Amino acid sequence: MATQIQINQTILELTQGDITQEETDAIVNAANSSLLGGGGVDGAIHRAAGSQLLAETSQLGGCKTGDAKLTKGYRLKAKYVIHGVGPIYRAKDPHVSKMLASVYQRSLEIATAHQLVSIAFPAISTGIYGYPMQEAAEISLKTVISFLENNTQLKLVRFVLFTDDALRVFEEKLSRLI
Ligand code: AR6
Repeated sequence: MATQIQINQTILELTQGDITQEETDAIVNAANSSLLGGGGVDGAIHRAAGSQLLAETSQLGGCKTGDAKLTKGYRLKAKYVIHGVGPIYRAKDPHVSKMLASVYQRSLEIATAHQLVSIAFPAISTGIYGYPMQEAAEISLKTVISFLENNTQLKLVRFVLFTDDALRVFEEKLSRLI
């Protein structure tokens, strides 16, 4: 069961699943700064999109931590992939939370600049990059909510959490933030 809330004209939804199956205009990848692929959701997205995705990302000159870049989706159902580079977690370093917020902000700005109406996010940095799910959920949700309070073009922002546990953490955080 998905959780939904409405913020201005936009539905913010939390669901459990595999983001490579999403039919939103764009899915966001939890990439690294080389943009040349990797494990986790990055590996799954590259496998599902096919080798043309790597051909495009390898032309982009990488991407800074906290920033994002858009490519086509190739064999994915989503038309575009927004490759966001989250921070590697370090406890008690305020820079990492700024960088995590920035990836969500930049991804939403890029989606808006390309007139997209729907976008799906994974829980960036919470796998191989080690960000605790509780902390990441709070930063991610706060950033998306504050963006949607000021921008109305997007119709749907969906978090696709890989596990039931991750979904529960996001649901609990969201209920405290609204
Ligand atoms: N759909 C949705 N979420 C997923 C999927 C999926 N198919 N697969 C994993 N997750 P991670 P990071 C969740 O490690 O921490 C790569 O090597 C996973 O459970 O994919 O940002 C990159 O190239 C976790 O909650 O990304 C980078 O080097 C979340 O996605 C590095 O990993 C993010 O886990 C990035 O690490």
